[in-house]
Order: sequence, then structure tokens, then C-alpha cells
Amino acid sequence: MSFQLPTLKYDYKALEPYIDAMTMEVHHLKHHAAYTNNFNAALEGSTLASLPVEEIFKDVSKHPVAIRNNGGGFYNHSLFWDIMSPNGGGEPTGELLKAIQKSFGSFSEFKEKFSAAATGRFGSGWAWLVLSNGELKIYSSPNQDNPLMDISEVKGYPILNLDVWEHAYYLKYQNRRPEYIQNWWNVVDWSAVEKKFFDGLK
Ligand code: MN3
Repeated sequence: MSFQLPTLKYDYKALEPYIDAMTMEVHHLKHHAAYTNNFNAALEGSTLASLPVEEIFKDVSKHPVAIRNNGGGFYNHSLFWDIMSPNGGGEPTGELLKAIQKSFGSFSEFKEKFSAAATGRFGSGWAWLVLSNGELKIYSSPNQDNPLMDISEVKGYPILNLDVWEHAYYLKYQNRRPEYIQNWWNVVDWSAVEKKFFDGLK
């Protein structure tokens, strides 16, 4: 058994003009595929290979660093594709909106804080919205780390993430990471994020 590169639910060009087709294609077929292949290679012959990825992350500090980096790359991108849509943007509703208001005051304050975490991540990494003990938290991780890992400074169930590695935006935005982040909100699929939120509450 091995981990599979997921198929996207939209075309590479579907997120334009906010994320360009070339970036999406290279990101999925080259970067994400490499993480997936290298993750499987790192697991070969290990008893970990039969575990769900979430279980592997729980003790990731005890495993070779290739498992942390490539397992993170496999998982983080799978979530990232899933929480975007050509019909995205706008604001969440219902219980998710209430939880965001409770934790951050308002949706616009949440957006500002999440954008700041993404902009401020030095070098390569991710911004996260995490369900942590029933509460929503924002933080950013370096490299391919994520909140399911035992080494994470904030632990919990990730419901939204944003890739701020240069490979995620450089072809279209070059050094303008804040512009990429601002435009990215237009493709966030709040119904997918809400689904993750309810999964995390279970
Ligand atoms: Mn990436």
C-alpha cells in the first residue's frame, strides 16, 4: 500500500486569474508528486507504511526527517487543493462563522490575522487555521510541518492552510507574497473548510 497523489477537483486553469495554470500544474504534478513519491520511498520496508498519515505524524519526531518533510508535503498539499475552488471566496456561514467570530472577533479580523501569519512566515512554510481543543487558532509553520505533528508549536486539526513557499506564487507574483495572499482569499472554498471544521469537532 502506498500514498497516492490526489486528483484535483478542478482544472489547472480554474483558479485564474488568482493562481495561474502553470503554477498549479507544476505545483501539483512536480512538487506534490515528488513529496508523495519521496514519502512512499521513505516508508518503504517500515511498519509505518500501513498506518494512516495522521498516526505517522503523532510520533514524527521519532522517525527519519525525510518522513516529516515529505509526509508533510504530501498531506499539506492534499488539504490545500481541497480547500480551494473556482467558486470560492466570500465568507463562511453558520457554525464556522460563529466559531471564527468567537476566536477572532470578526471575519475581517480573522482574515487580517491569518494574512499576517502567512506574510510574516520567514522563508518557506504555511499558514494554518487549526481546531485546537474546540477552539480556532492561527499560526504558521516552517517547511512542511503541520499541526498534526508532535513537533508543532500549535497542535490540533487543520481546517484551512495556505502555501507560502515561493513555488506556490513566484511565476505570477515574483516577490509579491502579500498580493498572492490577498488574491488567494478569492478561491477559498468555505464549504470545504466548514466540512473540515465539522470533521474536526467529531
Ligand atoms: Mn507547495
